[in-house]
Amino acid sequence: MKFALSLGGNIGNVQANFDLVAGELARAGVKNICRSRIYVTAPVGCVPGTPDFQNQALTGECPFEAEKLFSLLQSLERRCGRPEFHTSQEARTLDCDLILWGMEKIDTPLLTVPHPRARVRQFVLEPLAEIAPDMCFPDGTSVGYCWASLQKELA
Ligand code: PH2
Ligand code: MG
Ligand code: MG
Repeated sequence: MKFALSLGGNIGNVQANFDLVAGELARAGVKNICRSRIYVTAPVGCVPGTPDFQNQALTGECPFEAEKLFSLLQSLERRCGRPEFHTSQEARTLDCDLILWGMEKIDTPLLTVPHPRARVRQFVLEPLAEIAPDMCFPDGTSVGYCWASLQKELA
């Protein structure tokens, strides 16, 4: 299945952590890994004084199911020093969010895909539109279209 991730971080060696994710996904059998450039982005919804983020989109073809990808991503967050229990406002060494899993909807206690806030977040859509403008949300709207719409809203 083709999938899209949004990677983020704002403490420590974020770039090295992004490289670790790409390397470990390849080692696990993910094919055709494609990565956007790294975007430096202002924190959204974080406490005042939170450092800027680095964000990158990554796409690939996954040979195993979404739950296994999710648990691999969680283990990589732990390995990069992110505590198991955290809030969405805290600074982090690595955050790996599964944004799209083909055009499927996943709604389990662990996993909600597409990521519920993906379409309103510039730091998710802009990097993903760079590498995968034709990937689509389950309702058929493309990433490129969503990014163009968000840009109009932000203007
Ligand atoms: N992630 C968040 C909250 N705010 N802001 C930016 N710029 N980049 C992020 O990755 C980010 C955020 C929750 O995961
Ligand atoms: Mg996140
Ligand atoms: Mg996350």
